[in-house]
Amino acid sequence: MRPSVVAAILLALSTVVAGQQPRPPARTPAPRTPAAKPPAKSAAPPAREASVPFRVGETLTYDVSWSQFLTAGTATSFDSARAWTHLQKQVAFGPRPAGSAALDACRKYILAELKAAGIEARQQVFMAMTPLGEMMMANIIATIPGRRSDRIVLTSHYDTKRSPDFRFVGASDGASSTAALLELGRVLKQRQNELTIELLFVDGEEAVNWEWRDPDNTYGSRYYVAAAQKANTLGSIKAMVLLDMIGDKNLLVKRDANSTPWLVDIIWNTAGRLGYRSSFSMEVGAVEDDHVPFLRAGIPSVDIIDFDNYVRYWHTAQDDLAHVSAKSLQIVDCLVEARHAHLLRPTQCIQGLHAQWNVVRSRHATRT
Ligand code: 1BN
Ligand code: ZN
Repeated sequence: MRPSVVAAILLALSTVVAGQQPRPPARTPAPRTPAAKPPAKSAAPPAREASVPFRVGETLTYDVSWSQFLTAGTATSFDSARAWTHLQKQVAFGPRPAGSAALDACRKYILAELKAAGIEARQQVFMAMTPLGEMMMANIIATIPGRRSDRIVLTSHYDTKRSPDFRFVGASDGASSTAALLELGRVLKQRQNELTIELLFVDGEEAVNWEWRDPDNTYGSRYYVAAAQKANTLGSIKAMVLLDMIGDKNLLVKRDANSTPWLVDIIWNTAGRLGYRSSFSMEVGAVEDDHVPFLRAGIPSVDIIDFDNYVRYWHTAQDDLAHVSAKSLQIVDCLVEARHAHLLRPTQCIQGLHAQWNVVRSRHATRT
């Protein structure tokens, strides 16, 4: 099992928000894998601190460990076998387009699994105007409270593409990211997180018509953002990470040109450092997906999507169990966990963050 850095990450994120020193872990830190440095002796920040000026492309090196922030050596880790079970169960419901009985069953499954993990969840039911008329849809919003109410939203769509001509079960496109998110939730719930984590399972990502043509897509994410805007709660979302189509046996995720550049940079840098470069390509693609409504609302967002290798199975009957793997889910989990640490904004979070940084800031970098 792989020790997680989630607690460390969220602890450090508090520095971003409040500019204060991170607190030391409650218990003895676990060793970091696989490229861990030994834990520093104390949680004292390095000498070079918050007032350090940064420039675009500047590289900073912090020669200390971040493992000191880990909660405990026994922390629950992501279990790809559990995630795989979630994936299989969803596929077993059959095609799950918005408004279908199968999606309703899938929704109940997600809610039951969240409950079993001790995670509070609510349904956000809404009526969507689609090319087929008004359709009832429901997002699932699960909350893992942190020390702070500021939150990171981790998102997956759980509906599958409506397909009149063949049986589409969305093993990767729908089930894989939802499975990973459920398992991530179980792991994160076991930890004391600094920031609140929101697991957002959105309905109606897929177009009701065969073609992806606005506004016939991303119904759930658009509704979520509009509702948050109305409730004036958007400001507490510090970042949104979207997972989509992450089950491919030969996972290959390109950098998405629509995503927030600094967020993409730090995730891809993390992937490289962790040895996942073969799955996280430095090539660039551009995808429209559930991150777009968040981006439009000014929230730093990134889409981690394999729209490259898997595109041959995309929206085909071959998006099935034969073409996905548990291993791919595990790889993305490690990356997602690592990326939390890197969400720290360098100018604000330098205190107490002990890692090697390659800071590439862009005009999109800062959201205050
Ligand atoms: C992702 C999975 N998408 C649909 N199912 C969004 C998308 C639409 C990605 C068009 C690429 C092209
Ligand atoms: Zn799709």
